[in-house]
Amino acid sequence: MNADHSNAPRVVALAGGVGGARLVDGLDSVLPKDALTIVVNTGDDFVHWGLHISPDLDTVMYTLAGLAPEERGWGIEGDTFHVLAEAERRGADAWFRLGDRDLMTHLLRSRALAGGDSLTKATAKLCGGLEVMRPILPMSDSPRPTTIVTRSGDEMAFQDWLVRARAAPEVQRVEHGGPDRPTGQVIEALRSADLVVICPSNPYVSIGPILSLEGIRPILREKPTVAVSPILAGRAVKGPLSSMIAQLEGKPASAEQIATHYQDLLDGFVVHTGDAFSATFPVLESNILIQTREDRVVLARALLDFAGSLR
Ligand code: FO1
Repeated sequence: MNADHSNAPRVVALAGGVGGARLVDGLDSVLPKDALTIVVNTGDDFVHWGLHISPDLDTVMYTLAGLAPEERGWGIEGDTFHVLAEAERRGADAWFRLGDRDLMTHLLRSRALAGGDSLTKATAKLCGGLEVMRPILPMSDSPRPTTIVTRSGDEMAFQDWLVRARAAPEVQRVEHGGPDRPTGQVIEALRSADLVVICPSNPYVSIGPILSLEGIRPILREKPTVAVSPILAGRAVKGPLSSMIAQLEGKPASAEQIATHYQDLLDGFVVHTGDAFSATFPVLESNILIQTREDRVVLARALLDFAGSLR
């Protein structure tokens, strides 16, 4: 797909997992070389089987490599699970479904980190190995683990809550551990961006960790920033978001609630057709259900045209 935005803006997309990766896929299809950088949440990262797992970095990378399953979104399409079956046989943790091809990503990343590479460097090497040309930047090179504090006061590691407990325990609050230091590359990318896109990822546990880092919000306030709603007609397109909104905000899930959460960062907001509301910034109605490649390209184009109209 050639770029049809000759005077394309330099875009920095903030993304988490599957929802964010889908819009990134659309932006990748329509933006010329050097016009798209992706900053990815690492709050979901954890150590499993002794390996450093970065689910959101992998989901974005696999999506841009054309390896991600179109519906499920994470892991590698058609992957096998022989090692996982062996883990089950031996009573080793099998709750987090790592495929055999996916495993190589975790082995290579863990080896690079053990060899002294930063997560940014390790990610660049993995992208090179999969011929992914777009810069995929971890939000930080330091651990910034997301902790879910449940209503009963338990503190749960994110994947334990999301995958092992199937996001059942009610959320009292979301905490971000570790230093709040973004990488220099992330700050540099944001500073030289013409447009920042907040992808349709969970604002609390996918975009929130990025915004929690030192200096990020002040830059977004001075840059044209457009978000795409992860909520459609009061329901999350993917994952536990609608119940999180009810638990964390005590309000029903809505696109408007998402915009309120982002407060003064937004210069524009893209919602699903029918979900528009009056706001202090322009709201564009579009189809935000973007399972197919074509839908992603259409949304990416609509978003870029919308952002162009804001300048
Ligand atoms: N999500 C699940 O619900 N179950 C899994 O077993 C699972 C395994 C998995 C393996 C690799 C990977 O990159 C992602 C994986 N995910 C799984 C998705 C992941 O937990 C979420 O996509 C992100 O953490 C939230 O965006």
